Amino acid sequence: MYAQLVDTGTQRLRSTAELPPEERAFQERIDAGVKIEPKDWMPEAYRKTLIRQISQHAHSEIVGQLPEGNWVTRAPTLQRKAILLAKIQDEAGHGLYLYSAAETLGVSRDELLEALHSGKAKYSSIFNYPTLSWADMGAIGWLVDGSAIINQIPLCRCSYGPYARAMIRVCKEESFHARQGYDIMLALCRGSAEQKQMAQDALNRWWWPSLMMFGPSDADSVNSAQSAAWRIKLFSNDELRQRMVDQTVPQVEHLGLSVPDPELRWNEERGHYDFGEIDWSEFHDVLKGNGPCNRERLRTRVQAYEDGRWFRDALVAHAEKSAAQRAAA
Ligand code: FAQ
Repeated sequence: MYAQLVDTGTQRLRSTAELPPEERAFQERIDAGVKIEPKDWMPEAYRKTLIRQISQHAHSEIVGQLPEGNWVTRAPTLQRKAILLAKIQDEAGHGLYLYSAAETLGVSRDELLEALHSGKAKYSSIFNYPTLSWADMGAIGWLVDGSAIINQIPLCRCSYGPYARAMIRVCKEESFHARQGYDIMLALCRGSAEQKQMAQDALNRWWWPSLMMFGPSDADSVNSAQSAAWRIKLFSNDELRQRMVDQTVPQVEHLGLSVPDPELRWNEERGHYDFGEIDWSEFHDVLKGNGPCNRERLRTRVQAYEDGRWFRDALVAHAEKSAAQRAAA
């Protein structure tokens, strides 16, 4: 088994035998499938890698509420509205579990939010696309939450205990989200020709960005070697992306829709679908802050944080007053 050189933060690996004793013992625990807990000794780079990934994940859940939030007031029925609200509320909960998991690594919530609000921290590229029609609520639940599940089921078995445990509940909730999304698509595809066209249009716009969610191709994934050695990543970006395509194409067929990829075809020999090249320039543009909605998303989050300041201040004042009263009693 190989572990990453602590000072690189990227791909340079050395064999377990070359590691100093503390790191070797750490790697052996990981290799034996032992979960690492917050008070256990860990290499600094392991801690930083986890803070990076878990906080990006938390930010994604929080920013990820915005595209769907856009449709709460325009949901077509009371039932659809209640379901959408419940889903968006779940995403807020996921953000909270994940911020809490990150905090166990010695970083504060304020530091994490400051990194998001100043544009330093990343969140998933997918949430920088606009939601133009009701069918986008279907496409997001089905494709975006669907991709999130494929990525997150392995995280339930990752090496860091608090992250792995948080993921169990998150995945259960994501599975409800994916089903509600597919149910919206199904209703539209069984409706009028216009409704079916709306579903196809949403699929056309969300298909490629959903494939991008899994991150750069393995050859360009700078963090993968290290994260795999530490069992933070159990499958590569490309393996999970392939899983998403294989799982989703039959669902597209069941809807009577078509995947917007002329190169998509079943490869008998590989036992997988072949698919076209992702437009990585679009992915990198979105990561640089130039996606269709990057600026709007960040502005909305910062505004929400500022608007909530009085409430946070009131909570602190109340807690201090209660503590003073308890001390005086
Ligand atoms: N967007 O070396 P890798 C959801 C960055 S939750 C933006 O392969 P890594 C639920 C990456 O950070 C969706 N940036 O990186 C929901 C790195 O930059 P850095 C979020 C991306 O970490 C549904 C650089 O590229 N899920 O959808 C993206 O080993 C509906 C090189 O990449 C998670 O966060 C991207 N798509 O692998 C909520 C899951 N991809 O940090 C609301 C946990 C890559 O070095 C509504 N995260 N980058 O500056 C992971 O599994 C991993 O972090 C990956 C990336 C697989 C995303």
